[in-house]
Amino acid sequence: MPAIPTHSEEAAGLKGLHLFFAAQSACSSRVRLLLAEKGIPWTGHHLDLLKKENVDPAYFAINPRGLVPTLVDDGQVVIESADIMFWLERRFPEPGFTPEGPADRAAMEEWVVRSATDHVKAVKTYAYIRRNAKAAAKTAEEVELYYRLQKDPEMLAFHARHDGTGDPFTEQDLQAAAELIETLMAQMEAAITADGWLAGPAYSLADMAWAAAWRTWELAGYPLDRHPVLCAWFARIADRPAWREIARLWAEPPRERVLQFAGA
Ligand SMILES: N[C@@H](CCC(=O)N[C@@H](CS)C(=O)NCC(=O)O)C(=O)O
Repeated sequence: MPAIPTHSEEAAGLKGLHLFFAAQSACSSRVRLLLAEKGIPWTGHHLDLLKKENVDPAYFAINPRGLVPTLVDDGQVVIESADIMFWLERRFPEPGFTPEGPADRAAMEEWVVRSATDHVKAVKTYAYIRRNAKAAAKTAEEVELYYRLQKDPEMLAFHARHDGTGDPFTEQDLQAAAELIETLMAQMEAAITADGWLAGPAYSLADMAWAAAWRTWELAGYPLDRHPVLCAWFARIADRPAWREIARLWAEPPRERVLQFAGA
């Protein structure tokens, strides 16, 4: 997916690699994990989603859906976590996290794309119902600003479910999200190779893409211990130095807005 045109002078003027992210966002974390694994130096622009720092005209000028993450690479804007991962893998091929063979490569691409496209249905819905609903509630002013800025139908429909402007989430929504999570987990278990990775014999973008979703489910209280194969898979990722940095910021979101991340 190519970079999107931007009307943001702020973004167009940025030099080097910049990531607009939230420390506790699964989509941001999969990109941060890849940056950490590649040892690429980058500048982070932290947005506190609970404080609605993303609901801001300046940020919507950079990302038209107001979502994190957004990558800005020498003034080129890339949105959607899957597209950002593919962009970084092409731009900085070493070390590479793309499987060798065409079948494993195709599987990897499908897992990465699904991590971003199933996100709203499986990760976000479950987390909002179980954990975020109160914390993420908007004031009347924030709701008004959000509906002025947001044009994306999927986001409008999603946020109306928890901000009081639409029908609230129901037990059936929670059930549907849990069923999708179970289906995904069954597919992940079936895909995991003897070497313990999702798309072939080596750790790849596919594993990074789903590790962050796993952490979100864990924090939202999803019963994960019914899936020992996946628990072991995640434990291997959590043991990597790159993940420790993700976990550190997730536990203690930064107070500063702009942060420098050194390469390895
Ligand atoms: N498909 C998008 C989803 C991005 C997304 O939903 N990000 C969440 C955090 S994980 C967010 O920005 N939430 C704020 C909101 O919905 O306003 C991607 O993969 O980048």
